[in-house]
Order: sequence, then structure tokens, then C-alpha cells
Amino acid sequence: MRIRVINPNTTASMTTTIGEAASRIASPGTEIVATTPKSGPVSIESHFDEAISAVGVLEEVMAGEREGVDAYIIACFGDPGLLAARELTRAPVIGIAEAAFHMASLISTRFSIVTTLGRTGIIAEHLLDQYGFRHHCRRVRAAEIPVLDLEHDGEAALNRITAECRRARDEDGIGAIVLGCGGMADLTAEISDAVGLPVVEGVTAAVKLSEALVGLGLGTSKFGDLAFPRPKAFTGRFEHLSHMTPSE
Ligand code: 2AL
Repeated sequence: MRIRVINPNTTASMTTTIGEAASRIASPGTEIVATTPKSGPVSIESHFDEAISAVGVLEEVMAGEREGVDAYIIACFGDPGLLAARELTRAPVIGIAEAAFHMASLISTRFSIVTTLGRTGIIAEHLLDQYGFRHHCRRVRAAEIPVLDLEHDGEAALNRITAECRRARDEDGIGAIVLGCGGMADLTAEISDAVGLPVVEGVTAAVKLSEALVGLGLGTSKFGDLAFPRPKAFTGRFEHLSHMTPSE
């Protein structure tokens, strides 16, 4: 089984962190291929960053379709381009936010999210509404660290995230914590040990959900809205997508 883990930001060191965390948790026989778009933001911390990154995610899915991939993971906590990516393939496509919400809801009745910057919290709030998890989440918290500080100042970032997780444990009345950034993929064990609550991290959760779906023989439904997009003309910079029928 081959899982293509797409880091939607273009920071190579974060792609490595994500790929290593995914490989550590993967079952024997699962191959993890971690990739990043050729173009796009180095980190995703705004609606603008997210919109631009979605194009890169879709190009990575199209490349995966040419290579043969059993499942895709979108490894940014805003799940950029998720539904559009599903239109392009019969393989399962899982976003790390939705994977973490599902896993956390299976082991607790209430969880809190600890993400990077306060301004990205609204993205998680929107996803909770969109996916139907609003009722399961007590609070979206931010450690107020820029995404790239996870790479450049790891120790300080870990301390701030851990402190916010302790506040979530003490104040929110929760059973579990969801970590809200792909760049936190390698921090789960340390934070869980320090805080004493189950900590759910989306990249690793998505690997296990992907393995489960592929094992069950389940892929993205091509009935209804996730069918391949209707071929049509594209203009300008996107002309190469004209009349393309994705991997039917
Ligand atoms: C993210 C993420 O997971 N990767 C990134 O660049 N930005 N989202 C976030 N809330 O920090």
C-alpha cells in the first residue's frame, strides 16, 4: 500500500518531519511518500495562504494519479483543497483535521484543539462546523507560535504548546487534545506524557484511517458530487487543464 502524504506548504524540512512521523506509525507493508508542491507559501497561516496552497495540493494529487497511489493525506490542519482533491481520484483522500476530529471523538466525548496562531483558529472552527464536530469540541486554543517556529525554534515551540495543552486539560473539561498543525506530527508522545491526556495528531491519525479504508477496499465515491470534474476549457495559466479527464 502506498500513501502519498502531501505537505501543502513548501518547507522541505517540515515535509521530512511529517513523512518520518507517518512512516513510524505506518504498518509494515505501507510505503509513505511525503511530497510538497513545487510552488506555494512556505507556511499556511491565513485564508490567503490556504487558497493558494490548494492549487499545489491538487497538482500533487494529479502527479500521484500518474504514479499510482492507494491513498492521499493532506497534511495541513486547514485541509486545503480536500473536496476538490477527492474529485480527482478514486483513492481515499483524508485531511489531517478531519482525521484528528474523527479519532478524538472515538476516545472522548469532548476535546480541545491546540493550534499555532490565534488567527488560524477560525479555520479550525469552520472545519468543525463543516464536518459536524462543533458539539465535540470545547475550545480552539492557540499557542501563538508561527508555523515555521516549529522548525526553527523547536524547543521553545514545544514548551509553549505543552503549556497551552495543560491549560486546556485544567480549564476545558475535556477528555482529549487535538494538535492543530501538520508540523506538530512528531510531538505527540512528548506532549501526551507531559499532559497526561490522550493527544491526537492528524498526520498519524490519517495514516491509520487511510490504511483502514484501503484495507476495507473503500475509496472516494464517484457517485454524486465527488465524481470526476466535467472536462472543460481553462484559460491563461491553467490552460493545460483544459478538457482533461482525470484518471478515469
Ligand atoms: C498549518 C499546518 O498544518 N501547516 C501549515 O503550514 N499551517 N496550519 C496551522 N493551523 O498551523
